[in-house]
Amino acid sequence: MQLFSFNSRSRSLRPSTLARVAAVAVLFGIGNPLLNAQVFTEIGDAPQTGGQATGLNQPAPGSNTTMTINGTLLSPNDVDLFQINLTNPGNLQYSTVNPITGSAVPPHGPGGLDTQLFLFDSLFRPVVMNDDAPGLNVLQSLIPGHNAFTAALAAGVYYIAISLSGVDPANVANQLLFAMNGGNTQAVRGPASGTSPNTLSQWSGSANFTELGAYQINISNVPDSGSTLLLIGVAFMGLALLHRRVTAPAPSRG
Ligand SMILES: [Ca+2]
Ligand SMILES: [Ca+2]
Ligand SMILES: [Ca+2]
Repeated sequence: MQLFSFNSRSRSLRPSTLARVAAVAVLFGIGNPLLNAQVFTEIGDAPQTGGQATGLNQPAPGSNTTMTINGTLLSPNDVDLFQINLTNPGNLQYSTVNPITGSAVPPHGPGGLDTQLFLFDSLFRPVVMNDDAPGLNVLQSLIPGHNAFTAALAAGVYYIAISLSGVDPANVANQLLFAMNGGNTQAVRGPASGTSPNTLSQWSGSANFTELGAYQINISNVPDSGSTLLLIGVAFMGLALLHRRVTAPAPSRG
C-alpha cells in the first residue's frame, strides 16, 4: 500500500490521495467497518445452551473493525448462543440495531425483530443484557461499551446470546438469571440477586407474538473518552504534518 509518492521534479514528499483519505477517515471514524469485519454466519441452528464456536476475536482497539454475526430465529422460541474471544471486554458494544434485524418485512413483525441480547462469561454466568436499545425507541437491542457490568471483565471466552423478547435465560431451578429492573425494557440489566446456581441451564417463557427471520449482531470496539481524544489528537497531528509537507516549498538544489 503506497501512502506517499516521491515527486522527482519537486523532490518533495507528497502524501498520496490514499493517505489523505485514511487520515480523514481516522479523524472522523468513517472507515467502512464491513471492509475489515470478521463475519460469522450461523451454521444450521446455533444451540441455546452450549454455544456455537465462532472463531471471532475482538478487533484491535481503534481498528474500526467489527465482529458480525448473521443468523436466523427459526421460531419465536429459538435462541442462538455464540462463543466470542475477547481481549478487552469492557470496550465492546453489542447491537442488533441494524437494517437486517430492524426490517419489518415478514416473517419479521412490525418494527422488525423484537430481540434481546445477553452476555455470559465462560462459565455461562450472566454478565449483562438489554431488550430494547436505551433511548432509541426501537425493538432491537444494544449493550453499550463501558457499562458498569463489563468494565472490570478479564480477557477470555464469552458467549453472546440472542432471543426474542419474553424468552429469558434461567438456571436449572428455572430462576431467571438477570434482574428485571422493574420491567423497564430499555434498561441495561445485570445479574439477578439470589439465584442459585448462577448459571445458564435453560430458557424460560416464550415470545407472545409471532415473528421470526434474519438478524445481525454487530460487536464493535468503543474507545473510552480518553482514547477517543488521543485518537483525534493523533489524527489532527497527522493532518497538520501532511499539510506542512504539501505546502512546504521544494528544497533548492543549491
Ligand atoms: Ca437460529
Ligand atoms: Ca437456536
Ligand atoms: Ca427488544
